[in-house]
Parts: sequence; structure tokens; C-alpha cells
Amino acid sequence: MLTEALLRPRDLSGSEHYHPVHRAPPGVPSGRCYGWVGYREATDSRCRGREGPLARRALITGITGQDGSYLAEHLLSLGYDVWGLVRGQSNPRVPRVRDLLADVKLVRGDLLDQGSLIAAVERAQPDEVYNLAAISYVPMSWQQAELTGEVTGLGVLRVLEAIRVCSGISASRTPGRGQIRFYQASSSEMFGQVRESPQTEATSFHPRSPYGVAKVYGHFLTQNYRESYGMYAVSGILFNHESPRRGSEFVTRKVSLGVAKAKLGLERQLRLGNLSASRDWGFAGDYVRAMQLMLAQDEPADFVIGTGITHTVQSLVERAFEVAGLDWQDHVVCDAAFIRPAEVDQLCADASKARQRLGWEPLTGFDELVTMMVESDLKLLSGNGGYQDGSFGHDVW
Ligand code: NDP
Ligand code: GDR
Repeated sequence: MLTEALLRPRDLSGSEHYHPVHRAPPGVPSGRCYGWVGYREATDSRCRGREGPLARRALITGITGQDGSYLAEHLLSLGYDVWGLVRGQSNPRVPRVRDLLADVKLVRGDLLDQGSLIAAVERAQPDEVYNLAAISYVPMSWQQAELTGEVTGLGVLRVLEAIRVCSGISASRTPGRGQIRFYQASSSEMFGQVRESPQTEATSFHPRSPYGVAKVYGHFLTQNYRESYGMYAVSGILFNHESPRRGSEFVTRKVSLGVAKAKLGLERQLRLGNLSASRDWGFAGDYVRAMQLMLAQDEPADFVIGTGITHTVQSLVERAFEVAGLDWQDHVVCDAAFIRPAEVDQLCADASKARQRLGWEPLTGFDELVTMMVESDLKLLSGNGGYQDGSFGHDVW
């Protein structure tokens, strides 16, 4: 469990062992990530008596989101020391992380606040930063377009700047510097009105929402920091990925919850928008493996991650009701309120580059994913387990 000691800021500045310089120690290849080695060797009990490289340390923004929880679990299983950035004074989603991931250390910060990000990087002293934080619900990006631009777009700039400042990288390209590796959560929404199908890393962008536009900014900025400063900064262009931990506003979880409610007699109708849109849906647990692999390469590069198989929203609905032995036509109502001002009609990934260079493959198919989600929500709503959102209750952190 998280202890007070872990949550209290360590007073680095007063330590005689505080060496905030990212430099490989003598005899260590400069390409390897040994950030903050001097400080850690001197003060961190994890390191005493250990030989060889330290456990890698990761800082995840968006730890309270779907991907944050899966990525943290995956990195912990690989032996990483995992830190998560959490915003707000009393964030209701913190219990979710705490219950799932007792070994994660939390640090406060907000993508809207540059100083907080610099402080978080200084405190966590990461080897790798995964920027998963965003306003990620596409319809909200029309309602709060400016906020979406600030968080999902400019937030990427602030995280990159925090890394640049803490790494002591100046205004010119310095090859070999910047040993903190950076992952940006780019999105297939950048392809929007697709120019070709399937989409690859070379397909040009035509975003269809303020969210998609903000992601394009973050994507190119990540590329630009790589080119400008020689930073190891990469983007994963991930297609839709889902799980029992998905937010209930997204269509897959809305449907799995709707099916469970219909099956248990809690609600009869499920109101949805455009049933003819197609998405390349995969399992979030598979996709976070790709994020870590992208930061473990010799050379930084961007990758498309998806299954290569696309389904309509209607086929998702049919399959989900079938899992519960129900006929979707008895329950689903089309509601214009859920139609978007501009739609992304179809998306389909060509993830050949990731398969070849990262050895990455999705392990969970569409039917298995939908079944997993419906079964989890049936358990949840019948009080037999499932995934609790944790979005209520007292935040003691
Ligand atoms: P979620 O919506 O589940 O999580 C978003 C996270 O961002 C939450 O932890 C949220 O924190 C955090 N956040 C929001 N605003 C701020 C802020 N101002 N400062 C700090 N943190 C903030 O998203 P997913 O886990 O599904 O996705 C992760 C990332 O991947 C996102 O960037 C998303 O855009 C991108 N992406 C997702 C895909 C998918 O299919 N899931 C596909 C492609 C890209 P809080 O709990 O406090 O609200
Ligand atoms: P998306 O996911 O917009 O692709 O963004 P979402 O599940 O919201 O929508 C997928 C498709 O389903 C259609 N749809 C509905 N969507 C919702 N949410 N609610 C409905 O009632 C409904 N009815 C039909 C939508 O019109 C759309 O075509 C997700 C997010 O995780 C982004 O952050 C991420 O970048 C992309 O996936 C890749």
C-alpha cells in the first residue's frame, strides 16, 4: 500500500548526493538510460548492494485512466519502479489506482500547469515518461474545444518542456543528451477522414474533431523535439482499444453496460448514435505492451498499433447482445443526440511496422474482447465482482 513516506516529497535539494544531471557514469554507454544515477546510488535503498543497472523508473501521466492502469501493471510486472501523475486536490479516481496498483507511487501534477510537471519529473526522476493524460472523449472536444487544446495539445508541450528543462537540454540539438525517453499517446483520430485504407505511419492526417486536431499538434511536436533536441521522443498511433476498465462514455463500454442492464432487467433501452461507423477495436492490455516496446528500441520511431480488422458499431452491438442471449433490436434506439458534428466513418490499422520491428502482435480478438466486457459488467451489476470504476467515495490521498 502507499505509505505517507512515499507520498511526501523527498527533499532533494538539500542532499549532498543530489546530482540533477543526466549523464552516464564512467564506463556506462551514453545511449543507455541511467538518469539520476548519482542520487539514486547514494540514497535509494533499492540500490544498495545491487550490481548492474538500476530498475528502470517510469512516470505515467493519465495513470487514473484505462491505459494508465494497464500500463502500470505491465511495467510493474517487468520490474519497473512506477510513478503516476495525478491531478486535483481530491481526485475521485485515485482509489481506482490505489486498489489496483498498490506498488505505484503517486505525484501531484496537472498538464495545465508547467511548474507542476517540472516538479513531478524532478521528484520521480524517471528514465521513461509515458504521456497518456488527455481529454480523450471526442464529443467533449466540441463542447470544450479550448480546454481540449490546452490539455490534449499544449499539455504535450508542457511535458516535453519539463523533460527538456530537467535534463538540462539547451536550445540546440545535442546528440546523446536527453536520456529520459518520452512516449506520446497519439491517436488514429488524427487520420479522421481517411486518405487511404488501411492506415500506416505514412498516411496523411485529416482530423475531424478538436480532439483529433489537438492530437496532431502533440504528434508533430513530439517529432519536432526529437529533431530539434535529439530527444528520444516517440508517438504510438494507437487505434481504439477497450477493456472492462474503459470509461462508460465510450461506445464499447456503454454497450456492455447497456447489455448487462437489459439482461438484469434494470433498464430496457440503450440509446446510441451512428451505428454505421467502423472502428479497429483491440484490447487495451495488448496495446500497452507496444508502448513499452517503443521506448526500448535503439532508435526512436513512431508506430501504428491496431489489429487490422474493422467492425461497425452495429456489429459490436449485435455481438454484445448475443453474448447475453438477447436480440439487440428489442433494446437499441437511435438517438440524434449522439450524432457528432463531423464523424470519422472508418478506421483500419496496418501495423506491419510494429509487427516487424517491435515483434508486437495483438493477442485478444474482437469476439473475445466483447465477451470479456459484457461478462465483466454482468458481474459488476449483479454485485458479483467486475470492474468498479471507483469514481465515488472519499479520497484519502
Ligand atoms: P482516459 O480518458 O481513460 O484517461 C485520461 C487520463 O488523462 C485520466 O487519467 C485523466 O485524469 C488524465 N487527465 C485529463 N486531464 C488531465 C490534466 N489536465 N492533467 C493531468 N491528467 C489529466 O484515456 P485512455 O486511458 O483511454 O487513453 C490514454 C491516452 O491514449 C489518451 O491520451 C487518449 O487520448 C489516447 N488514446 C486512447 C485510445 C483508446 O482507444 N483508449 C486510442 C488512441 C489514443 P483524471 O482521472 O483526473 O480525469
Ligand atoms: P472514438 O470512440 O470517438 O473512436 O474515440 P467512441 O467509443 O466514443 O466512438 C466510436 C464510434 O462509435 C460511434 N457511436 C457512439 N459513440 C459513443 N461514445 N456513444 C454513443 O452512443 C455512440 N453511438 C455511436 C461514434 O460516433 C464513433 O464513430 C476513442 C477515444 O478513446 C479517443 O481518445 C481515441 O483517440 C480514439 O478512440 C482512437
